[in-house]
Amino acid sequence: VPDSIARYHIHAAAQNQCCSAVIQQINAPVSTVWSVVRRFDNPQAYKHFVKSCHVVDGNGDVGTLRQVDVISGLPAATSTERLEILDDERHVLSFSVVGGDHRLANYRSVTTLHPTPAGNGTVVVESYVVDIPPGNTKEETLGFVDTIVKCNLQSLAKIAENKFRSN
Ligand code: A8S
Repeated sequence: VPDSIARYHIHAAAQNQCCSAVIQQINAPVSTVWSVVRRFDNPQAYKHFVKSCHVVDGNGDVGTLRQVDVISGLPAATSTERLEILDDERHVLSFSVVGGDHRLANYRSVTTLHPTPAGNGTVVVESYVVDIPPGNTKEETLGFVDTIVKCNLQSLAKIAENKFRSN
């Protein structure tokens, strides 16, 4: 396992938690993808489940808190999220869910970008750990969260590819 994957994506999950990872290939360079991902204040740029987002504390550095309002139709309304890692050299962003009105207690994710060996591409790895909500199984929880993360990363791919093409 490469160092950067082991370091950021191997999570210790407790008995009542589960973890998984989603990988997305993007036909745009790391610099383009990172310019979208690094904006902790603007997740709605690519996360379609986010209706709006307001920074409630901090200036974009580690510790910044944002409040996200989620679109209707989900078992959630708001989420309060804390920036845990923002590494512009290694292209790593991590946030944790610290509050809100939803079922994903103790959610934490890490997103890392990796240049493809050939060409101008990026491989995105996004892993997460989360509590299994009471009344749900591990499989249900993984299914729900994987779906959201996959949607987010597919949308990220589209946006970064368009951005790269139009530059
Ligand atoms: C992210 C990832 C996830 C976001 C989840 C999994 C969430 O924003 C949505 C629905 C929920 O039930 C939980 O990177 C929560 O944003 C879309 C409100 C946290």
